[in-house]
Amino acid sequence: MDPAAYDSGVADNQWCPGCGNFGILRAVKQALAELDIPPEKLAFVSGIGQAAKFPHYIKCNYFNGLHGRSIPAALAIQAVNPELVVIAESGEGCNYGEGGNHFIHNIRRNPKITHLVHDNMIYGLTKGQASPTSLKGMVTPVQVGGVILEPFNPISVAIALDASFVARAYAGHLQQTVEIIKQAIKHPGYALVDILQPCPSFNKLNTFQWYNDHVYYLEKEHDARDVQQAFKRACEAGKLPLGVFYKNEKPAFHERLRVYQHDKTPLWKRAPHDLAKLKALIESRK
Ligand SMILES: Cc1ncc(C[n+]2csc(CCOP(=O)(O)OP(=O)(O)O)c2C)c(N)n1
Ligand code: SF4
Repeated sequence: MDPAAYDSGVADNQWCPGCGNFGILRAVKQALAELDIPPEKLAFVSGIGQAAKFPHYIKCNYFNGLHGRSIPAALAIQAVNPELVVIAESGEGCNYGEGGNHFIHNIRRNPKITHLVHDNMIYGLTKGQASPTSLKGMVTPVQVGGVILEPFNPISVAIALDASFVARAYAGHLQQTVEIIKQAIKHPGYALVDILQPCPSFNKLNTFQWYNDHVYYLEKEHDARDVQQAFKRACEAGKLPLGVFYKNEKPAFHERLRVYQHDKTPLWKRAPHDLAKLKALIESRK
């Protein structure tokens, strides 16, 4: 398909000029086009933030919910309609901060959801406070003496929880990001892609130049099936490795649900047999 097939027609884009979000939008459209996924088969779910505006700029079905709550909505959509390609997309504040609990427990469920996290190491929408991944020492209008906390490492946390696909990409590298996103979408279970994304308006530390100097790709020989190697690479100090750190295959959430054991028909397509019973129950409680 042509990437232009995913243009939403929304002319009023709210992102700042030069924002890394544009590179991610381009990469996602190209990945979807190369995988030939029609817009009507797509369900994007996001929370609140600059990155969470993503579904407004792409032709798809979408649900734009509460801050930190994209994952539970994505899980429900995927469970009632496993035929859709479900993509949860928001910033790292939304996913690892406010939505941190969902991030952790969703990994235990392993739904077939692609989770694209725009990681700009700052709260962009609210104008530049420290986020869970902000580096120590970063000065912000709130952290005036510099960030004193250790940054959250989503890659090592996801691997430690045995997530079934864990990757890191960089918004400044289009083609490599397209390839990683394609692998994530094709993965049969939960797939996390933490995408490093410069925020030129509020993050003056982690600029395109900073990332260009601080990223490199995992070697071709890296064995993504080896959990100990993957964890070791995720914990590396200094430069940030990019690529697929870890993957394994285990049943997805919907495959383990009893309602799909003997009948693969998506729940939403099934006749609502119990509506009369439900109505009677409601009436009986009045
Ligand atoms: C429960 C709740 N807490 C805080 C906020 C305020 N808030 C809105 S967006 C945001 C930060 C967004 O940062 P991030 O998720 O990293 O996305 P970005 O804007 O950087 O893309 C915050 C704190 C909110 N809307 N809801
Ligand atoms: S505030 Fe930062 S993340 Fe948000 S659109 Fe502007 S440059 Fe991008």
